[in-house]
Amino acid sequence: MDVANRRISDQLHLMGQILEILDENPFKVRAYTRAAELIGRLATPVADISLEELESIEGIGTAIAQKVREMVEDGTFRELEEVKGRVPPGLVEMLALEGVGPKTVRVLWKKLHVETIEDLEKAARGHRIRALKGFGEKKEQGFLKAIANARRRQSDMRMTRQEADMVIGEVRQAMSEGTYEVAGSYRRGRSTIGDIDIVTVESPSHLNRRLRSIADEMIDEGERKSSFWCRGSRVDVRYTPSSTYGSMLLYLTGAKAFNIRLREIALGKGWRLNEYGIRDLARGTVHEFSREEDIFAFLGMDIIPPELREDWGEIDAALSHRLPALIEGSHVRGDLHVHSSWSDGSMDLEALARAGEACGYSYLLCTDHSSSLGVARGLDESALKRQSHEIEMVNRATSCQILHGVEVDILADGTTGLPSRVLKDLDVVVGSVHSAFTQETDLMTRRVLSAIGNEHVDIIGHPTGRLLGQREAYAIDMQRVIESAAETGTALECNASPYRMDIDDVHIREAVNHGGFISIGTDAHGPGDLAWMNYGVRLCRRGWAGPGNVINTLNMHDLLEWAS
Ligand code: DGT
Ligand code: CA
Ligand code: CA
Ligand code: ZN
Repeated sequence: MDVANRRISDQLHLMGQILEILDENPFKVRAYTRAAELIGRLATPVADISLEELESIEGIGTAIAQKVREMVEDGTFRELEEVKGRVPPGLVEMLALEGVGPKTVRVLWKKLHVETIEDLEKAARGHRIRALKGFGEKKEQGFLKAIANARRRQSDMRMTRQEADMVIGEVRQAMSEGTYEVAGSYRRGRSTIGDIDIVTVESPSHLNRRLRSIADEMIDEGERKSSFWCRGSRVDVRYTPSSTYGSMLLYLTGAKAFNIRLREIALGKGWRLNEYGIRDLARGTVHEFSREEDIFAFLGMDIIPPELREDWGEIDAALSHRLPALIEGSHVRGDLHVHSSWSDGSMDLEALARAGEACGYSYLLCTDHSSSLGVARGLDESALKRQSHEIEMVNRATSCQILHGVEVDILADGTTGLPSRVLKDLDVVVGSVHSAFTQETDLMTRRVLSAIGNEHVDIIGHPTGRLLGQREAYAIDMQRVIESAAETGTALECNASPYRMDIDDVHIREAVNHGGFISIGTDAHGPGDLAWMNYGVRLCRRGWAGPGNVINTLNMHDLLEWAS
């Protein structure tokens, strides 16, 4: 679509919407909306069409044709500016929210005096919207979600993997099975995602039409690529014939630094590599690749898993056939950080065991909070005793065994929130920092080192304490933590909650290099959260971790042995 036409179409559309907010003549509203659609579909730039030709298009009358000319020359038209002046400017901004049209805006404006997005947010939070006729609680929630999406779109905040999965779930509805792959940072398993990149062999004209139906807004629509907003996130789609699908997938998976290094390697052999294939510069022949694997073979290297493609040494390793064997989801025998309804989780112990069974696990480590900080309904010594009895009962009836652990607070002075007397009877103990986050680096580091040195603490939970998009990691010297944990054989957690992803790839890599152990825990508080294991596994792969580095691959007997 022509960009200038698009802008003109948008302005005509806006004119119709503002007239509707003002409750003007519905025929006039329809005339603008119709004209907007027609101009939006024109292949020829409007600037190249004469006034007479414009007027002759069915659905564009003399009046609107004049306004189109005005827009071509001035970028706007007088009547639009005039009606804009008759409504608070915030109303036009509200129209950009998903699920908010002129009728809604009018009602909110007239009945609740909502004039800005902030007003709308306040009204929704104050439950004032559900009182309106035809507006339920669901609509109220919808507004809040649309506002959050719009803000995310404006800021350059990266998505959590869970948010990315939601966007992809939506896009999937427009795509046909087996015709596409999600590439980019998502495919590389990164802890956060900037935008979603998709490679597809579908026909652009067909798919673009379907994408329009799921998009909040199209950014760009073409034969080679399209971009759009979906649930507040940007999605880029690249079209390719199946004969060059492998090259396009490789290119779009990146990372950029990896692509550049790989291109240099190819160039060293006299080949130019790009997203369409490999050209032999001496002979002038071009090789096309429908499969990514064949490109690696052509270059004489092993297939590099997407998670490793960062130019962190994987290219040399693949050339010399020394790539590490990475951990896989199927190696994982259990989750090592799960909360039950004994503290702030939603599952009782039986539900926990069943959820573990459904994942095919042989064990789940139940790690409810200790009571030391008086938060999140923590457990004290006697509660833990009672919990232990109940675990024994539940374990009789299920194939997935619940291991009795705790997530004990590492207090500001480095001692644990429960005494050794209590910790020594538990199967596996996770120690985490949940307070005094502002300690300076050395104090915080020594605090965590004391926990690592504590013979009863087996795992350090979410070691940097970051909450993605909300709280930075606390000041801590991770190098010292990693070295000390490797020396004592204490595992560092790879917390797979999409809100944490802590520790991240670089620290996992460092821990693996030091021969340290990693423990993956989802920090699940509900049954659906156990699925986050996959995020943790991918993060561990990014850190070059093999099954031997990750204690979740141990069978129950060996795990208990390891912890004792
Ligand atoms: P993100 O979206 O920030 O989480 O990270 P990516 O890696 O998905 O980056 P994105 O979406 O900007 O680009 C997708 C892929 O396209 C990227 O991984 C590699 C490739 N790419 C993008 N820009 C360039 C470039 O300038 N040169 C090369 N060689 N490749 C690029
Ligand atoms: Ca991306
Ligand atoms: Ca992109
Ligand atoms: Zn915690």
